[in-house]
Amino acid sequence: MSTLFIADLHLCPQEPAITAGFMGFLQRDAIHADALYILGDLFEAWTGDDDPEPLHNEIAAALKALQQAGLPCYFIHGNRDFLLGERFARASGMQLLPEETVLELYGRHILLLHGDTLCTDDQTYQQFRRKVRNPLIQKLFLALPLRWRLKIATKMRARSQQANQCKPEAIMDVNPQAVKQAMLHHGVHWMIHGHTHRPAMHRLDLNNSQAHRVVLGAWHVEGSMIKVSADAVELIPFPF
Ligand code: OKV
Ligand code: MN
Repeated sequence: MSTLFIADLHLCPQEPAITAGFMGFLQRDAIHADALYILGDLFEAWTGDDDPEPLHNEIAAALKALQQAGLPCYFIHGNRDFLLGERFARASGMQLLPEETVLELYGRHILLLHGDTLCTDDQTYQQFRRKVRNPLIQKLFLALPLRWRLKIATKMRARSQQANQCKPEAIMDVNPQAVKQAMLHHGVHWMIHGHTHRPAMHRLDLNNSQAHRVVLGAWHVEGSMIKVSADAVELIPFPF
């Protein structure tokens, strides 16, 4: 009896080893779990469910097979794959969840989120986020021909990579006040997120009681999962 959490795989056709690592994880680990939660950035980029990229079909098929084997799978959007929509959800059998979701699991109340909204010190990013998360702007973007969307997305990623090289490390991490505010707002003592690529188990004080923030690692050279059971919450790195 355990539930698994992953995030920040950043799957893309250029990194087949990560895809292989994910397939291995599904067959070896996820298949035995009660449920699988993917907390965003499953994909490095997403420009619309109509993108015929074969990798997308491959991942949808693998997740669908798991769902048909009885594993419920849930997805929260990341800052990269936030345009992933109902069509991919149907194909993969994943259920899309709101960006902040409270889960009651084996007696613990756990706030699940991608984690980018906690990085409030990075104002440039938060400004970018407000624009691309605007439903009207998304509708206009999705109305463009796929080829234009792909071209725009490639340009935006190149620009962002340049900008991030100049950002100090500290503003790329979560803001401690934002963390507490979110936990108090949802009345939880547990939080699981990804995004920062700083895997760790943090303890913090919340109104004089102990709270926990567990951060998933990105899948660069190894995988990262959180396993929640009745007895424990474990952050587990594993080789591909
Ligand atoms: C995702 C990020 C690229 C960060 C564009 C409206 C707009 C959506 C989009 C295009 C880009 C996602 C969808 C991508 C995340 C980047 C660069 C930086 C920091 C528009 C709605 F503005 F053009 F109208 N996009 N893609 N970045 O390539 O996956 O998160 S993406
Ligand atoms: Mn992210």
